[in-house]
Amino acid sequence: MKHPKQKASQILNNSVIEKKNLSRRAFLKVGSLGAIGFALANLLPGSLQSKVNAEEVQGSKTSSSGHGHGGHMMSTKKNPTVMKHGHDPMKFLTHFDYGKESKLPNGQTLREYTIVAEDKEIEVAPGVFFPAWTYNGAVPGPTIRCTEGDRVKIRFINNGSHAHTIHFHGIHPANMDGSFEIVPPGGGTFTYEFDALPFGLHVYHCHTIPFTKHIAKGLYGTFIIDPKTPRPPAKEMVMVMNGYDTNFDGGNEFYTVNGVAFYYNDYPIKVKVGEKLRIYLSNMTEFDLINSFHLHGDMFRYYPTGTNLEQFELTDTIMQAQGQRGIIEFSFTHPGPFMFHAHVNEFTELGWLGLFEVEK
Ligand SMILES: [Cu+2]
Repeated sequence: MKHPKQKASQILNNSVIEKKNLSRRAFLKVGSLGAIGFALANLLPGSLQSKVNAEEVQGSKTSSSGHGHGGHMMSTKKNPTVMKHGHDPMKFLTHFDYGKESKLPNGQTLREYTIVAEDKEIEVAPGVFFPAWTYNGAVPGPTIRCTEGDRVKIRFINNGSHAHTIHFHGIHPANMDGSFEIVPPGGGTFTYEFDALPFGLHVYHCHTIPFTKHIAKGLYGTFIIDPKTPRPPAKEMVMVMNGYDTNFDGGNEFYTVNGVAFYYNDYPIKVKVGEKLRIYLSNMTEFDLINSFHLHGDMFRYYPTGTNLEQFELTDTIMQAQGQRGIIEFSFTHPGPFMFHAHVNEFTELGWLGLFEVEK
């Protein structure tokens, strides 16, 4: 956010004070910030939410349906929806792309992936659209997964309107770094090929100038390299923290995990007491120096970058700069609804908020 104190907290305070008589016009006047006003509508009781119509959001193209949004704290929705651009955050949460697997003559496992860059209008909150640049049609891009020592081959096709690359974090030759081999728009291709090292949690993203724009537009994803001896079984999830500058002022109006504001608050993630959980968490938020993750009701083990299997911090809150990532492991002691969210509270209010629904 550019001027956080002026923006969210002022709006929220005013909203609370005035909510009894809040008209849609008044809300937007108080907000005067378009998309932010809409994001904050998520924090208001249902009766007020209906008064904030997505059609009046400024700075974002909106749908004509302008349907209301789920409640604050506790969800009222049951069946997870797919966003209008085809992105399904619930499916994305537990989907890992292992590529097309085969064996090389030397016995090494080869995994082949295809990533296509394209310009696409994406739905970042119900009824709010953002003109993104995407890998495989969604933000974040696909979660690429392999095992340490595998040969990975990623065929990149640039069907976008600008030059792009894919820069993978981790170990690889200079000519596979995605920094200097610019792939032209309109169907340009490049194949990245290297041995997957080291095991841990990595990210990938476009590395074309201006970096700020190419990241803010949505060109990033998660790259998991499993250790040769796999981590213990668990319900595994991937979470990418990001933001969207929907009014193009160089600051974010929405914050999310996995691309859609408040999604896992509207559609809580169902888990069980004692079930082993593992989250591959990374931060690709542009414009803000840090993002964070806070879990309610329990503590987790945090393995920074996931490159060491023994050393961890036992905590309930961590922070990450852009490009930082780490593996979170825990299980719930108690049943019930437990929030997880940014501990940068403004980010929470603008969409980075989810719920675990813990059953006995
Ligand atoms: Cu790019």
